[in-house]
Amino acid sequence: METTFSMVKPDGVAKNLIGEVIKRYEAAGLKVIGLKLTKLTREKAEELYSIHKGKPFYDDLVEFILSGPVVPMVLTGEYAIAKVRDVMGATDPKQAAPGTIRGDFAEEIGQNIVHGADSLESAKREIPIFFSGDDIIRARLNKC
Ligand code: DAT
Ligand code: MG
Repeated sequence: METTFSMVKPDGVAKNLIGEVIKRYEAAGLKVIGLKLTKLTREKAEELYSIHKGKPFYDDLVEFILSGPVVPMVLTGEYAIAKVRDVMGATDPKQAAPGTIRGDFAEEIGQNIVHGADSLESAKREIPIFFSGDDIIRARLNKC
């Protein structure tokens, strides 16, 4: 069993895709154990994307994630990290296969509907940015 992090980005929320994203994760056998609708602070946005600091797209990425509400979530299941990445599709929607969230609903790389942790290390770093006060999630993460 793995625990991972995903988030519907502002474009996904604006396009009424919150339910669609969750439906696809659940259909893939994943269980939602943490979920909320929230708006990031600049501080948290910069923390989430700290690994991209200095890249040419970093400023746009931070502005975009601050442009509206987001839906962060914690998911568990077998191979949860890889499953989330598979359900999301490739980073660039132009490369994303049909049947993936990004392949079906996104048009450009800067607005690609969902975020998903790329490793257990990333999940462990990203989840507390959003769910630090949740004891159940914290206990689950400590077991990973
Ligand atoms: P992913 O979201 O698939 O994990 P990533 O971690 O490499 O991809 O990048 C984080 C986000 O940054 C990505 O979802 C969209 C944006 N991004 C990545 N590469 C980009 C690029 N070349 N131009 C514009 N935005 C980019
Ligand atoms: Mg990433």
